[in-house]
Amino acid sequence: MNVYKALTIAGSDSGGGAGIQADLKTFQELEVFGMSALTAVTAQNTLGVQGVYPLPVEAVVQQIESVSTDLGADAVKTGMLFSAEIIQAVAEKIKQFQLNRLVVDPVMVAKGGAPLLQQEAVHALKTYLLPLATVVTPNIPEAEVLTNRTIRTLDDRREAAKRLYDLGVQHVVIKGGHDDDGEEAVDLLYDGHEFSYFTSKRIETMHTHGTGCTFAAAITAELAKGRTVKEAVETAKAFIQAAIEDELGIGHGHGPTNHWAYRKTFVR
Ligand code: PXL
Repeated sequence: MNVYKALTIAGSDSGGGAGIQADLKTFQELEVFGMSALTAVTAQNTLGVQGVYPLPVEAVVQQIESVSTDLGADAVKTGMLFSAEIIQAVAEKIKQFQLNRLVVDPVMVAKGGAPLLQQEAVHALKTYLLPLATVVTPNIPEAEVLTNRTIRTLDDRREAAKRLYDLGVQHVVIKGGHDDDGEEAVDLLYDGHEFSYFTSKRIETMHTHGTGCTFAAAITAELAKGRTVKEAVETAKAFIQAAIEDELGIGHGHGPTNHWAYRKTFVR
């Protein structure tokens, strides 16, 4: 049996909707064996973030070493990295173990505004991690921080994608979920040559906690199987659309998406 493996380097969301929980559930649904290196523990539910506890850098490094020296990974995803020290150490290990097919989700703040990345770590992210990335998946506010530009129009977004590409990323996906005029959510992919657009119907819901993690995890899983970036983004878009549409409705605030919804679309 050919087993595809993916490693997520990210924070824990006790509420189960985002972070490594979202990543591992998504890997599993897409039939990829999931492994994790925790960077931080958050105490969190659908109402907000009650606590953030970063792990020592050595603990993060050791987890990556343990996985890489035995199991190996066909693709790697990074999520919440929290500090410049963790980012630098993670980048070192990715180089040392020649971990390919790296998806960087530049997580910065939780839905309620709690910081998941220290401000001074943005520079480290751009300098050390983005040049190693196969794909980076910012939403519009994250793309604005990374490029230091305001993004209003689709032209602004294309320009931001070019600037991110110039930092050394191979493929840039700027997600359209935060651009809330129009009936459609349009994600843009730039590969240094051309732009592709992935469009879906916008859904009115407050249950979108962990959408970014889930989308990037689905891309990672598909890359682990050897799919092209374009194919991976297409599957990830269908995966997250199903997960938002088929609402679980749990918790009293911004609820998680439904990680098993995509699988159900294939039930005969
Ligand atoms: O969705 C971004 C994100 C990533 N990682 C962790 C999170 C969140 C959002 O809340 O909690 C651990």
